[in-house]
Amino acid sequence: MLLSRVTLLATIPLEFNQPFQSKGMYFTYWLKCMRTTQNLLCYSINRNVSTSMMNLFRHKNAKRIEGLDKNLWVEFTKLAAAPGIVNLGQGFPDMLPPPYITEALANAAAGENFMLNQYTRGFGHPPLVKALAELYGHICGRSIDRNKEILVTVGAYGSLSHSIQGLVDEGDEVIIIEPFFDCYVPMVKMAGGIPVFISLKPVKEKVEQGMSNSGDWSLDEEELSSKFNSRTKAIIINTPNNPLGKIFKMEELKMIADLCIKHDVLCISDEVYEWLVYSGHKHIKIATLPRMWERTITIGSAGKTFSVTGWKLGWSIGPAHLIKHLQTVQQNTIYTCSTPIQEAVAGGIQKEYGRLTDEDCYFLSLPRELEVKRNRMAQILLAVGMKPVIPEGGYFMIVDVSTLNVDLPKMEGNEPYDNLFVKWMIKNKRLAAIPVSSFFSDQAKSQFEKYIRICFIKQDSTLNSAESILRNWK
Ligand code: IK2
Repeated sequence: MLLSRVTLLATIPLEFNQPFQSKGMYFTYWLKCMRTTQNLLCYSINRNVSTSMMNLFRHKNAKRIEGLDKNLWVEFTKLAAAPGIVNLGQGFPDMLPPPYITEALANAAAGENFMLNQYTRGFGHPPLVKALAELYGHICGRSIDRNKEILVTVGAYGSLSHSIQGLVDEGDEVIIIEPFFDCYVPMVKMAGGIPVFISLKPVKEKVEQGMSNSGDWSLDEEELSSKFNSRTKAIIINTPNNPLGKIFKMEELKMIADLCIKHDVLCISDEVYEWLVYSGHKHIKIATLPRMWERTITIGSAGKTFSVTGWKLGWSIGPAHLIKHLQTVQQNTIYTCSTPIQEAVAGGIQKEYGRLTDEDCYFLSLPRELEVKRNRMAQILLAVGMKPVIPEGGYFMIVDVSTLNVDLPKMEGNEPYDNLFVKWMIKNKRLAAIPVSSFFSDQAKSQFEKYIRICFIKQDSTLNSAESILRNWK
């Protein structure tokens, strides 16, 4: 509106009351009058357009979010939510969590202790940090200071974001291993950092034969070493990996650790699927390797641990000199997390810690149950001619769909094939998955666009529906 008014005033002739001294002056006056009339007419039409243009100008986004407006989950979750779609897309169980944990939440919220519905300690509810310190102290074989070495956050997302905001500076390089959980890149960019990518590469022959597993994907040592330099601030690792399901082996973690130590680089280790490990594999925390505790932040998620992704609770564990920077970010952003949810998760951690080696321990029973689903899913996919990569951990499986030869017209904006394929599959087959190229950098995307990701933490009835769609593909 302001712009319209300024334009209008600027075009009103100043000499309105002055006598004309020549024909030329009269002509100039006539022209200006015409322009004014035109402006008056256009004024009301342009008013709305100008208003929104002005707002665009005044409310322009901050530079730090430039180009980050597209989001995989926003786009594909919406598509998968249409009625009648069998959803193997976003990573959440469609099964109930362990009953004791939901009961604990109900008790916390409806119980006598009014403080369980009020703000709690900002860096983590005391019973929860106590339980986490005990569990992870036991796993890491060290004493963990519950107040200084743990921060409870809004999901693992919160821990990732606080780690990056608290530690990565303008111009710092952050090494990201591809495929990566998609939020790492925008988070690094928002902090002013520069993502530096290195791909896990599959053993070609095995992938071609269609009998590969996530362990066949590895890092080239020389290439990894070439990514470290004096500007490198951190490396982000994710084990078990989303979407691949790879569990990093001891020698791979040692290779990463040696480079971190040599170049004095931090390690942000995203371990949200730490308990989802299948037969013959072992999850190792890089923080437990010699000289790594002091430079590592280990991230976990209650959502993934207890099958309650909607609770959005996570944690960062690491040395006090690093955690204190994440605490600074937290106290100045969200301040604290939900109290009753923390109370319930504290009870859950305590319970499972007390029975870590029992058959009934949820940390053992869930992967046992999921391994059956993983194997079933792999069999179905193989039977219909797709090539799954069998995951060692986590609850996703990537699948090469190129053998299906679905011919899709190229669309505007050069969308990768897997994006088009998933959209086509949702629309025509009523089955949702996630395109894998979204977990790769722009440079590497095209090499991996024949894969889609399938989530198999689903009840048998959902897997039955998926099976029926796949078996009747033609
Ligand atoms: N880190 C990884 C590796 C994750 O997979 C997730 C959750 N992803 O789930 C969505 C999907 O891939 O379908 C997170 C971090 C975030 O965990 P939280 O939900 O605790 O914030």
